[in-house]
Amino acid sequence: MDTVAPATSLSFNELPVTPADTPRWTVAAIEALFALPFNDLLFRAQQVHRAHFDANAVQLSTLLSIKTGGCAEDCGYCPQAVRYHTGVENQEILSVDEVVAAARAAREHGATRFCMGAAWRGPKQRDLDKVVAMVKAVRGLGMETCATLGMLKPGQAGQLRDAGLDYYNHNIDTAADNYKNVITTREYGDRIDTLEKVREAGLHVCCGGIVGMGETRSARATLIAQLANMAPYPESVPINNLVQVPGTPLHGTAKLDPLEFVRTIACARITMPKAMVRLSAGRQEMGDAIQALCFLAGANSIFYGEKLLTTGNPDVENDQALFARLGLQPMNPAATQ
Ligand code: SAM
Ligand code: DTB
Ligand code: SF4
Repeated sequence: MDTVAPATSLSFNELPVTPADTPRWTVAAIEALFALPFNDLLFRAQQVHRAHFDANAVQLSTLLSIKTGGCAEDCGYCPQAVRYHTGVENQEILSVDEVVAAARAAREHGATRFCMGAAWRGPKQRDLDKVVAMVKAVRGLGMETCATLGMLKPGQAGQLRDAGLDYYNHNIDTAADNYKNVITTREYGDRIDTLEKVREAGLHVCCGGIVGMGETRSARATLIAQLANMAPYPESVPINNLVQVPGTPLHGTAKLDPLEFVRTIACARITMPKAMVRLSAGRQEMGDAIQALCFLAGANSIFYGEKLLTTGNPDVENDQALFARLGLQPMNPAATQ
């Protein structure tokens, strides 16, 4: 791994870039980015952003929970874990027709990608067969497809690829050494195993994490380093701000300073210059001004539609009004390939 000098001593043109255009980042270098004056950090992030993307285009994905609640895992943030009493109503897997109707509506509102999420530790083969049919049907509408189904067994990523899946979302969620504070029913290494299967199958990787879980800034820098040092780094990097749901262990955690969330976005953009950085969960609680700063910091994709999986997200009308106020345009899918 290259050793990167503290960012304060580097100009933008001196940022380390490997031949594969994959910078290798130390935690110390990312901590130095976090420590920059806010304006310097955002300026640098915006420079990186403009070197690779149209700064005024934002990709729109709509999420649908295709199987809700009743999950056996103990992720401390998640309202769908059966062991926490959060009021989320369990729902068995949806039919292909229900999924197609939701995808069609999302397409009509302007979403170009449809992401299907399931509250599973991982899919059983009979579940995967149903998801395969959903992916084929959504692809048939001309939309990009994404699925997030938990851990995959050998062969399952290939079945999804053959069905026409474009992206698989599987977050590392938090830094490896913070993992056991948040989830005990699986290990960080299990996530990496699935990510390797996804990559080997030739699917695009969507992998990010959650902040605002009471972690230190150093843990946030470590999360970003672990994403940025994947070789190659993920094509899509969702940065979620914890949505605190009553009944989950992380409900009541001290809220993250919103400007620290913006800094996290900027660090993701600088360290993963060509990735789509997704401003994910937490937008509803954030307000327009912080979202505007996130776009300035290099976020260029969002979840679009009034619901995430089980919690709220800004209404389509609100997002359309925000885009108009900021002069943002929905991104053409061809620009993300
Ligand atoms: N069960 C599968 C899994 O865990 O991989 C897929 C669905 S799971 C709900 C997808 C992602 O949602 C998690 O990895 C986590 O990053 C995010 N998530 C879940 N609950 C959240 C919350 N309350 N706030 C922010 N992000 C959350
Ligand atoms: C991701 O990183 N965030 C999305 C998506 N990938 C699947 C999920 C956010 C879930 C927020 C809590 C909920 O709505 O249940
Ligand atoms: Fe289950 Fe995924 Fe929620 Fe964890 S994040 S409890 S695996 S649905």
